[in-house]
Formats: sequence, structure tokens, C-alpha cells
Amino acid sequence: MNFDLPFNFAEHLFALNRERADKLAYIDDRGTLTYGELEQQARRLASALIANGIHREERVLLAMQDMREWVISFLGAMYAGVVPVAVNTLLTADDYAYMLENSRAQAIITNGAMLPVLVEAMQRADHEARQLWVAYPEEAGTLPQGAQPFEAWMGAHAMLDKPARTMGDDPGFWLYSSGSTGKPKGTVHTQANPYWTAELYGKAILNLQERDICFSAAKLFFAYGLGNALSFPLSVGATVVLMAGRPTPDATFARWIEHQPTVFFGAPTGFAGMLANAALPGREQVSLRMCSSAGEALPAEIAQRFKAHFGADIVDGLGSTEMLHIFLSNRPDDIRYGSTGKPVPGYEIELRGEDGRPVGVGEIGELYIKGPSTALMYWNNRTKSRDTFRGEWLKSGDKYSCDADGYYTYAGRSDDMLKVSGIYVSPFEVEATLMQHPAVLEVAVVGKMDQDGLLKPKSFVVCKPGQSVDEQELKAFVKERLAPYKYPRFVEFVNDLPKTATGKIQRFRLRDPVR
Ligand code: 3SK
Repeated sequence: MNFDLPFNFAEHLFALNRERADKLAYIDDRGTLTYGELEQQARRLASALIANGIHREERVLLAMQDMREWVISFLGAMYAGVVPVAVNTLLTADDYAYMLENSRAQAIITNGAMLPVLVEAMQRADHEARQLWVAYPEEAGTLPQGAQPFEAWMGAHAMLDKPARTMGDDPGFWLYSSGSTGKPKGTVHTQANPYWTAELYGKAILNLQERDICFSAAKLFFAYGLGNALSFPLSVGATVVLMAGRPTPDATFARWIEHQPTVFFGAPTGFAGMLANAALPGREQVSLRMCSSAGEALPAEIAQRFKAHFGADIVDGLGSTEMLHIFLSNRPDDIRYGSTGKPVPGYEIELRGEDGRPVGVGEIGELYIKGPSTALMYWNNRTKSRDTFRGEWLKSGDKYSCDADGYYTYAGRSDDMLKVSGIYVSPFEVEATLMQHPAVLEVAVVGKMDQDGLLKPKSFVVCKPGQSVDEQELKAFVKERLAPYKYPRFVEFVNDLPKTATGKIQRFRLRDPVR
């Protein structure tokens, strides 16, 4: 690919697939979309954005559950040079209010089930969104004034005749990345970054093929899901199964049986939950040839049990929102369970000690990555951008060791973040929420391994004198105030918390030892 010439990722995918216009690109909960229909509808949406006064490089908030309209919106916006800001669909109105203000999105594209929380966010935010387009508005009952049904809005426009003349380095889209302190960071990715992840990982490592049917438990708004269910399969002409709801074992099994995916993308918590479920289908009922896992380190035992049952390997890798996808991974033909494998060709990895120098074999160091899919920056956040994007290198925040054979093994985070079911959770945010409960005096949140060797938030709670509260109430209290996946799975009541002489909580004394 010559990136000195204009490059538009949406046009790149459409051109690759013009010869298979009648082939199914997507199957979702309501219907199907061929490659030809995808291009037509995305280019109509591109026209609709422009006709509604949205300009190149302006942002639109894409807050939608996984469905065909998500992909049409994302690629349609990129085709027009407009920047989709794809956001987590599990958040609170306050979170969306922040993202609307931070991104200065000029419009919102959503679906009916998400409308109430977005309307609340719009009421709370000092935002610039002038338009609101809603897929499946019937899910929401009535539309607020000024909102338009997605279908009618897009359908009223002809296809945009040509893509915006973007370059590979132009801003293409944003994803939000969370940190242990502060607000989520708008991570600005280029038009070319998804091209690189598809070439270096989807094709070169996973060897995805046109005949594959891909199904990702991780949703499209995650960097992991975006590669799994959009950039990778559309780069080889494969078919994708999308599901709007939570990837519970039952919902996943139903899709495995009905649509017979050949490649499934999940996270360790999901694999553990499926293996423990009585309805686990038999090997002969499914067509899985391979699975991919990311989000948290995959315990060897889960991968071995899965392989024994289905005969398919789980290929474990490490990626990040900032690098857009996986840069360190096992290979389908070279798997060492319990390790994260080796660097993906095209990426370089260094493990650095406290002095900034590379560490020796077997020693733990901070993981730095260099590669072509690195984000440009965190929007409007120079301090955090400087700390993470260090010239050609990116500081991942993970600790790893590398053995004499070149295999990398996870050794924990360098910040306090917890990776829970593949999603970052800030212990400080959970602590601040628990502290709002009238019976709570002090609290500390740390990670604790569950019986599958997977990390979950655990809170140690000191109650105010003469007061008490039960565990279920505290869990519900957090679920009502934060995105529900952040709630502490374990609660332990204690009389006091371990502290330094200066009164700082010694979280390390509450933590499980790292695997
Ligand atoms: O969590 C991961 O390992 C990951 C993988 C691919 C893309 C993004 C992320 C965060």
C-alpha cells in the first residue's frame, strides 16, 4: 500500500469486496447485509452526513449496540472523512455527557434501546450535537423532538459518488480508553491503522479466509471487537455474526449452533463461563476451527479444557486500545498455554527496567511497543499523551517477562488498573462510589483471583461506628451508579485497613499475589 497517495479505509474495504457484492457480510439479530448493500448504504449515509452539514474531521458519536447499522455508520462516516467516535454501550448518562463534551461531536447516531440514556446525557452536557439519528426507534417508544429515524434519514440520500480524499495519517476514528485516574481518553486513530491490524494480525497470524464466519463476543466499540468483527473479516471477504445483547453462554451457544461460526473471538472470563455451563454444545454441533482470546491473560487450564472439548485451540494475545489490536500473540501453530506468545511481526517489543534499559531473560520489565497501528494521541490531553506515546514507542502499562525461547508471560499492570472480563476498571472510581454510601467509613478496592484464576474487583469495607450494610446492598449501590461491570464481585468487611505511618492505604497488603 502506498500511503503517499490518498487512502480511505472504507473505500479500501469496499473496493476489495466489489467482486463479492452478493455475498453476506453481516448476519445480525434482525437480518442480513450483503457486501453490495453494505457499500451502498454506507455511501448513502456518507451523503446524509454531508447534507446535514457535518464536515470532514468533525466527530459524530456512535453509541449503538452491535448491529448492521453500526458498521454502515462507522464506514459511512469514514468514507465521508467524518470521524466516528465509537463508544461503549454499557456506560452511564454522566459518562456519555463527558464524551459528548470532550469530543465536541456534532451529531449522534444511536439505536432505540440506548436512546433514554443518551437523551439524559444530552440534557446534562454542554454539547454541540445538532442532530440525533436513531435506528429502530420503536424500541424507544417516542422520538424526542428533532430526532430522526436512521432508516428514513439514510434512505433519503443517494450514494456519495467518491470517498473523501483522506490520507493514511488523517484522523479516521476515535475509541475511548480508560485510566486509573481521570476521565476516559479519546484515542485518535488514523485511516490507515485498521489496515495495519488486519494485515499484520488478522491475515498474517490468524490466517482468516473468505470462507470464515467470524463471531466476536467483544463488541464493535472495543478495539478488540472492531478488528474481530469489522476490519479483519471485511479485509478477506468473510461473513460476520453480530449480536446486540450481552454475550451470555446461552446467547453465544445459540449463535454457534444457528450460524456455525468458524472463528470465535472471546475473553477468558467468557470461555470459563461457557465451560462451566450445562448447556455447552457438543463438538459435533459447532464448526469452530479456532478461537482468539484477549482482554486478560488466559489461564492455561481454561484453554486446555476448551481444546479437549471442542478440538479447537484458543490463541491468546495482548493488544491495547492505543495500538488498536494485538501486537503480542501465540500463533495457531505455535501455542504455549499460559504465555502470551511472541511479538507479532511488524511490531517490536522491549521490556524495560526502572533505569529505562532492557531487562534480561526472565526478568520482569515494563512493556513498550513500536508498530504502525499506534494511535496519534489522546485528544486534548497532552500530559497523558506524553506519558504514553513516547516517540516511536508506546508505553503499555503492562509488566511482562520473556524467557530464553522468546515467549512472553504476563506479570501484572504497572498502574492500579484492574482488567475485569477484558475491560479496564479503575479501583479508585469504585472506591469513590462506595464511599458515597452512608454506612461506609473507608474502603479499598483491589483485584482478587476467582476460582478460574481470573481477576475480579474485591472491596474491603470499614463501616462507620454503629452502622452496617450488607454485601448485596453495596454491590447494587455500585451497579446503580457506575457501568454495571465495575461492581465489586467480592466484599469483605474489616475493622480497619492496613496503612503506612502517614495514613496511606497499603493496597499491596490486600492483594492476591500475581500469577
Ligand atoms: O485487551 C486486549 O488485549 C486488546 C486486544 C485487542 C485490542 C484491544 C485490546 C485492549
